[in-house]
Amino acid sequence: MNQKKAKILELQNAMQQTLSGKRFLHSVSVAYTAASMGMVYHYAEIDNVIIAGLLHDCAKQLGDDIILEQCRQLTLHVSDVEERNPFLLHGKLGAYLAEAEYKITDEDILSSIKYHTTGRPSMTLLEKLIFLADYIEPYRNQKTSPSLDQIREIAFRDIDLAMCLALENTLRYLRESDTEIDTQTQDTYDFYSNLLQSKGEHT
Ligand code: DGI
Ligand code: FE
Ligand code: FE
Repeated sequence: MNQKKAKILELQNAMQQTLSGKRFLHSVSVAYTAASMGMVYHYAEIDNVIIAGLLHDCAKQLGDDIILEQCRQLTLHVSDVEERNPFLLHGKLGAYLAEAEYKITDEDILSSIKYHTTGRPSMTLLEKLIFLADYIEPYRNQKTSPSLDQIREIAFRDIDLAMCLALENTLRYLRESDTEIDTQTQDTYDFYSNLLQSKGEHT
């Protein structure tokens, strides 16, 4: 077995120990959903997709209070919105842990973990694969997204349109549930919405 495959098995075992059963299955599911999308978009580094998927929620198990405390201790930047909604920090802390604890050095893997909740403008293909797989993986339910089945299908043929629709649904859900919106989530939506308009694909 090559080194990357050995690393994947090691990380899968580590996540099984660290995460709840439900979150572990979600993470495996994100890994292989992202890999399936990766094949459609001819992404060459499939091992990196699996690694990012397995690790993307590695910090979430810690819970809000510890996530916030650890970010402060590590002097990671915490915005006012993140301070009020510490769950938004699990990607940032997750990227830190991926590097420090799980010895991941690839910058693209680390940023796909860091930005998996809010996204960011102009995302790399790997970042989009993880963001969308997190949204559409088979165990994800329809609660936040009435058009999940439609986005599942679109994710495999027009990745930027799927980004736009997923973010649009998330923003609508946050507005309807009166939940604070991070400017990063809005900025990501604006970016993909503008991109589609410039390509002539209005949503
Ligand atoms: O960790 P997961 O549940 O697998 O997935 P995730 O990290 O993508 O988190 C999804 C949740 O994040 C979803 O309920 C919407 C929420 N979210 C995304 N952007 C924002 C946000 N929540 C707030 N408060 N503000 C945001 O801008
Ligand atoms: Fe997450
Ligand atoms: Fe997730």
